[in-house]
Amino acid sequence: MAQFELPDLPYKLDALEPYIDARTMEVHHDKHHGGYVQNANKALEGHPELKDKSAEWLLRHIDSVPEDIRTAVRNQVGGHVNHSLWWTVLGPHKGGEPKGQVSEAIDRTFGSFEQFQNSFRQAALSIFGSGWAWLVVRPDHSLEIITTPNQDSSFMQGLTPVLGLDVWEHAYYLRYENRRAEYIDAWWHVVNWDEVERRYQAA
Ligand code: MN3
Repeated sequence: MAQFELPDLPYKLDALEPYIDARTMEVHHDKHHGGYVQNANKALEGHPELKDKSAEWLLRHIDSVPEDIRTAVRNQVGGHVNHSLWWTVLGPHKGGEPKGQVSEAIDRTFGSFEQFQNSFRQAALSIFGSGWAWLVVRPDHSLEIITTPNQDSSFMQGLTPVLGLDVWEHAYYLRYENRRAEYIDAWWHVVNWDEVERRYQAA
């Protein structure tokens, strides 16, 4: 059995319409995420000693991954982990405001949900080229907004992601073309705060 597998989408391809279109979801999930999974498996093939390691473990211990596959793990396993989170923090009939403990932590850290949204939006807009904006949990359980380039995972910095926004053009270009800000504003309508809360409590 392959070490990593492409997870099924937890909803239909058109479930996030009109905010994220079905064709983008299809190409993004099947081709892009599928490609990361395939390439991750290929990279790990020659390293049976890492066979029982999870994707998260490999990223958290990226410095101890053999040099010949370190870049592939960073990019491909990173892409797999990032997208595995991505599908779950989205959902149909979601959006609105966060709830529970993560909501309290957001208010405490950023002042209000609105201030958090503004900071997160700015972070996502500031990314040059491809990358991600993240809401992460530090080891002391405080929250922070960070960005990473390419498919770098926050796990490589010891930070646990609870919400991520994919700003690679493949995530939005079919519908939004170059209008990243419009995509970001639409994206809030499909954020699954129940999953963000679950991840926050598990972090
Ligand atoms: Mn993507």
